[in-house]
This record gives sequence, structure tokens and C-alpha cells, in this order.
Amino acid sequence: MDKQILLNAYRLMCTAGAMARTYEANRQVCKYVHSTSRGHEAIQLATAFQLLPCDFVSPYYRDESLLLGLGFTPYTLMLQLLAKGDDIFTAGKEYYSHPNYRGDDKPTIIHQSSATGMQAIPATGIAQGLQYLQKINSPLFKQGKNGESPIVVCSLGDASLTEGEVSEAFQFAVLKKLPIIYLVQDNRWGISVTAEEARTMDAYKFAKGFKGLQRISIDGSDFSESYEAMKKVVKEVRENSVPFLVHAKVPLLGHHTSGVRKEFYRSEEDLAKHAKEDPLPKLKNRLLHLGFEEHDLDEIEAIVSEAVAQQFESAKAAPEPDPATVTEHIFAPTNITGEQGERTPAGKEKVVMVDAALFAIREIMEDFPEAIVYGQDVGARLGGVFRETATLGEQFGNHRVFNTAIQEAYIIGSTVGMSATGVKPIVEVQFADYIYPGINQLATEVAKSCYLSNGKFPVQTVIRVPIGAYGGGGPYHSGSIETLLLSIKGIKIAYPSDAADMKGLMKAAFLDPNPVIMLEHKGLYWSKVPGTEEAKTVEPSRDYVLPLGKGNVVLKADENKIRNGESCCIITYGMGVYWAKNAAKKFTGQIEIIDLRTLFPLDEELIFSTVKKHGKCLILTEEQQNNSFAEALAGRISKECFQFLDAPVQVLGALNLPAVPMNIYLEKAMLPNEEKVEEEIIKLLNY
Ligand SMILES: Cc1ncc(C[n+]2csc(CCOP(=O)(O)OP(=O)(O)O)c2C)c(N)n1
Repeated sequence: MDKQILLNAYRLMCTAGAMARTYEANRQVCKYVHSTSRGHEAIQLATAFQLLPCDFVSPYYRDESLLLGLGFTPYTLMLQLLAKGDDIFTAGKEYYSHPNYRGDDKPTIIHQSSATGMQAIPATGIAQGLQYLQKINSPLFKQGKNGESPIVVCSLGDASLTEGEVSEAFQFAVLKKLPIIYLVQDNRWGISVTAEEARTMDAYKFAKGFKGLQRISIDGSDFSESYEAMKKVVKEVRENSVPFLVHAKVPLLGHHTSGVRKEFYRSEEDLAKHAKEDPLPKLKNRLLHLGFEEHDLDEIEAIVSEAVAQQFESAKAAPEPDPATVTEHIFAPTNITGEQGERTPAGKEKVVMVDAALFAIREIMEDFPEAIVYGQDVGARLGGVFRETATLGEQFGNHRVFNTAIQEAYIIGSTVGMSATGVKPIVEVQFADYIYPGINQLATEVAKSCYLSNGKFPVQTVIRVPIGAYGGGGPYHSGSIETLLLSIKGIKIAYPSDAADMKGLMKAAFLDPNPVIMLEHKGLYWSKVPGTEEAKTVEPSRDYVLPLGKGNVVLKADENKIRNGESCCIITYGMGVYWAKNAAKKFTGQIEIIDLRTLFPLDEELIFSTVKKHGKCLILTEEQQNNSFAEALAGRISKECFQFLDAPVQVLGALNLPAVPMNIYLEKAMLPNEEKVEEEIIKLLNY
């Protein structure tokens, strides 16, 4: 092996050692929790040295040496250690060794969360995105200088492998033969949980269960062995696009983190056993064996220690972030700010909502080669359980429209990686009731990526979610989830109630550089539920787009009635729009109805101005009422419109039951309906 590579590894290992010592000696200054790479340096450097700027890496929180190997300076890393404003990764928002990076000189690193194992799905999504871009010969597919294909490295601790989501990622990678390396650094500890307590097999044996996952087990504390192994693995993955698992056995020499200290739970014997595998003396001995002089090596160590000390002083002196930056980069800015195109073109037939969605997506796919559609049953054979993707598979081919296994976490989380490559995924969770397995990816990865990467990695995706009760759908096909979703900051949520809104919002959702969830009511899809005929509308023009965050007055009250104090407004969305409209028929001229159309961002301007006009307001929702979005909104309205109110803000939602019952009479008893709304209106008008 090239002696310069060995020497470089030695220099960087000494650097990592000096950094760990500096942090330990300055615990009062290094007050934010951090982990160091001590013990893991050899495999991390060996990996970093193989990578090209066209590649992608998802390091985990112990991968500080990997970052040094990629060329990040100790100073750069220390700015994050101290959560300083100049931290290039997250500007003071994230922990040490939680990088994200976009630049021509190094591999791309998407935002890294702290949730163990959760990066496996986003990282696999990157590989999926690269494979797609390559297949369509996209200019977005970036190769190395010599035409090398890009690869993805997803780095994980051994204890994170037992997370279920890791298996979803492996499953997808082997199924699609993706160019990804899962690097598992096995120090046999998961904080204080031992390997014996947590598993019956190590990562190497576990990998055997995934047919097509190549695997190798190596001594990750030996730099030369690690380097040679990673070189071969990287070559294989680059050239043959196969997923590979590298099981690297390493010691853990430092603390789990600065807060969870090794002496709390590790025995002298265990510490001594790990110390014997320290990669630094191993590499030093090899260099001595190759003829390097000990004093030269010691001098290298002294020089890097001095440099680390200086950089630490500089990092300490760097400014804290400006508190005003705390609200920056929640979302990337969108260009869609005004309604455009023709909403009701002349001479066109009315379409049902489900077709309006389908036609919107068809036009999107015709216009954007990066747009792809996946989820359960959305492929050509069925075209979605609601036929909501019917014909798309045939028209665009199964590389653009395809079925996935039942993996809600993968469906949602993979969009993080896809989006980072420039692919624009439109994915579907089959029923709102089944979004729960995907909520972790949504909250942990999708929603936080833009904010915590300081705007570098907004996740551009549309997540379609059929929702709501439609008469006898039963407890697991009728539920509402908007409050749950609205508690997650960093996503946008549209909830159209007619075909024109569906098409316009779908276009806006797709063109938005942020994650947008489309809640699509199953009861409105075909206007089959009595009283919902108006959900069918003329199909808007191809260029029609309706910005998110704009509510709509779907019924106006008479000016006279308003002036005489004989009116009220109903603020609602989804099926509520039809309950309200039908109930309003008995109160001619007295009711004004606002269809929110988007739940986040929320058209507060329209809401508050309407409530102020009427002084009486009912918020109507299909969700169970207690602690719902509707109740939270009622609180906000009460505060904002207090002096204009002539009655307390009323809320009508479903009964507070754990589920929508199967029997249609029980379902009816639980949900709001036209009659229940009428009762509320009477109470409100008579206040
Ligand atoms: C989903 C999740 N659960 C729990 C934690 C708390 N936690 C942080 S590190 C860790 C142990 C991880 O061990 P391993 O993956 O082997 O990595 P190591 O720290 O040993 O390098 C745990 C449980 C977390 N970060 N994420």
C-alpha cells in the first residue's frame, strides 16, 4: 500500500485523538453532548479515502474521523461541537458530528438525524434516486471525473441494526439492486446494552437473510485491512450496482457520549480488552515496521496536537448564532404564490375528484421527467386501490410508476434521499389509518431536514394520503389524522374538497420545494356519499395552480343579515364543507362557509376577517373533537377576535372514540352530519 496513504491515515488518527483529548480537558466549554470516534478511526478513514465528490455519505454521530478523512478540518467540526453560528452544517442547530454538505469538492451528505438506524431509509432513497437518474440518462446524474458511477455509504452503529426500519431499507436495496454500502461499526455496545443482550447474530450474519446483499466482515481497527476491503467493496458497488454490507469490528475507546461516561457501566476488564485493539498504535507499529522513524511519527503527533489546540481556541472565539436566525429555513421559498390558469374552462365536462388528482399527476409526469410515483398497489396492474393512479403505469412505464412492498416508513422516508438527488417523488400511503409506521420518518427525517440543514436539503415530495369515513369503511379505513400531522412542524398539509381544488393544489404541492401531504377524502373521491355532488367540477386547465394556504368562501351570507347580526360563519374543510353546505340550506342568507383547503399554512387572514364580520363562528371537523386542530383553532380565533365575538367560538367534531366503528349506524352516531350542524347553527344564531 502507498506509504503516503498510511501516513495520512496516521496524521488524521492523531488528529482525532488530539480532538478527543481536547474535548475531555475542556468539558466546561464543550457543554453540548458529543461523541468521538476513538476506536473507530481506522475503518472510518479507510472508507472516506475511497469516496469521490459524486458520491453520497450518511455518517452517524460517531463518524468524526470519516469527516476528517473527507477533508473537513477540526475547526469546521468544532464549530458544530460548540454550536456556533459559523457552523457550516447547521449554523448552531445540531449536535457534533451531524453534518450535511453540498459542494463540488466532497461527497454530498444529506441532513443526519440522531435517531439510531433511521438514516438507513433516507440513504437508501438516495441510491434509489441515483439508479433512476441513471436509467433516464438525466443530466442530474453526476459521475466521477473518469466516468465512475456514484455510490452511497450509509454508516451505522451495530446496535442500531435491530431497528425495524433498517430491515425495510435492506429489503428495498436488495430488491432493486441499489448501489449502497451499509457500513456497520460493531463495538459490541449500544450505550450500556451489550451485544449478548441485544442480538443473537452480528450484522454479518444478519445480512445473510437478505438475498443479494453482499457482505464482508473485517477487523475495522486495522487500517490496512480496512482500506483494502473498502477499496474492493467500493469498486464492486460502483461497477456492478450491488448493495453491500461491511461488518467492521472495532473497539470503543472513548465514552458513549460526553454525558454517558464509560466508567459508569464498563468494567476494567472490558476497557482493557478494547484498549488492546486501539487502531492508532496498530498503525504506528505498521509504519515503524515499514521503516518510518519513531521520532518522525511522534513529531507528526505533536504538530497535529498543536494545530488542534489552535483550532479549538479559534472555534471558542467564533460568534454565537444570532438569535434572530432561529426561525430561518423552516421551509424553502416557493414560487407558487398566486392562483394562475383557468379554473373553469368553458365547454368541459365535470370530473370526479379522484380523476382530477389523476389528471394533475399525469400532466406533472408529462412535464417533469424527474417525477415518479410509488406506493402500495399504485403500479400498472391495479392503478391504486381507489384507481387513483390508473393508466399512469401503462403510460409512463414501471420505472416511473411502481408498487412497493408494505413499507410505510420506506415510502415516506425514502423521499428525503430521492429529493436530495433531484428526483421528485409523489408517493402514497394507502390509507390515513396506516400512516403510523411512517410517522417516525416523517417527523424525524422529512420534516426536520430543511431546518436542520439550514436550507440545504429541503425535501421536495408529495405524499398522497386517502383519508376519512365514507360509510361502513370500518375502524382501520375511515380515520382522520390531521391533528397528528399538524403537530409536526416542517410539513405542509392540503385538504381539498372538490375536483378543481384537488387539481390546483396537487400542482402547487408538486411545485413546492417542501414536503406536502395531500389529504384526499375517500368519501369525496367519486361524490358517492349523498350530498357531495358538488365535489365534481369542471377540470381546470393544464396550467391551473392554486397556492397552498388560501382558503375559499364557498357560501356567502347576505350583507343585510350580517348587518343585522343574524349570521354566523362555519370554518371547515374536507367532508365538513358538505355537511355545512347542506345544513345551511335551512338558514337562507345567514351562513358563510369557509373551506380552508390547506391546513398548513393556514389562511388566518381569511379566517379572522370572516369571524370578525359575523361575530359568531362554528368550526366543523370530522376528527374526534377533544384536543383536535379544530379546538386549537377555536382558541386562536377566540384570542384574535375576542372583541368582535357575540358568542363563544363553537366546535363540532366527532365523538371522542378510539376508532370509527364499522356499523353504519354506529359510524353515523359518531361523526358530525348535516343534522348535527343544523343544531349547532340554531344554538349559535340564538345566542
Ligand atoms: C431511535 C433512537 N433510540 C434511542 C436513541 C438513544 N441512543 C443514542 S446512541 C444509542 C446506542 C447506539 O449504539 P450503536 O448504534 O451501536 O452505536 P455506538 O454508539 O455504539 O457507536 C442509543 C440507544 C437514539 N439516538 N435513537
